[in-house]
Amino acid sequence: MPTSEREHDSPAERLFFALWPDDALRQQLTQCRDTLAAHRDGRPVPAENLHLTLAFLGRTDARQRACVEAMADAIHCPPFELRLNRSGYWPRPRVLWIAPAEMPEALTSLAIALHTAAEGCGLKLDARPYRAHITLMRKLVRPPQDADCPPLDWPVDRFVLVRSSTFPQGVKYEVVREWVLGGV
Ligand code: 2AM
Repeated sequence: MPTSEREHDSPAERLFFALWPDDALRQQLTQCRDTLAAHRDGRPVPAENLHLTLAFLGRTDARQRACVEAMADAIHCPPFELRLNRSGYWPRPRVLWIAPAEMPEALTSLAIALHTAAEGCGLKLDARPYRAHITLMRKLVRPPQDADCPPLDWPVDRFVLVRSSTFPQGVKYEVVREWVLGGV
């Protein structure tokens, strides 16, 4: 059965937890994307879609969504500073990305907590190790040259749950919930 038909049959949504840049950072990321990928063909990630995935849940039904939201409510994570200062290229998916050279402890803990929550709610997550990154460009035909962009500093004070929907024109992301990070 084609995927589109299967999707109509099921009320499940495709969801993921993410860090969501504000408009100013989004603009800096776009500049960085365009600098790194200058003179290269590929599919730039549209500015409004740029994000850092914390945990990709995939198809999630209403019961599982309520469960992960309740688990996320119980997560205590302090706000933290994220420095995006490393870029790279994964040749197989031909993806250009930017990432922190060093993972803040809070980011690692947050990603682990969300993965654990999702698994506790019966979702099966990707078994590959988590690698925090922001995809800037897909299907880049050749690796980027030596171009570099300045480090981007991101004061992270919230995380979000995002719904991903696929349309003929491309993927659309919609933030469906937000959690503000607090001390404790
Ligand atoms: P990507 O940008 O490196 O492709 C929405 O699809 C987000 O979830 C994207 O950031 C994507 O990462 C990530 N993602 C998609 N499928 C995934 C999977 N199976 N495991 C982990 N992350 C995934």
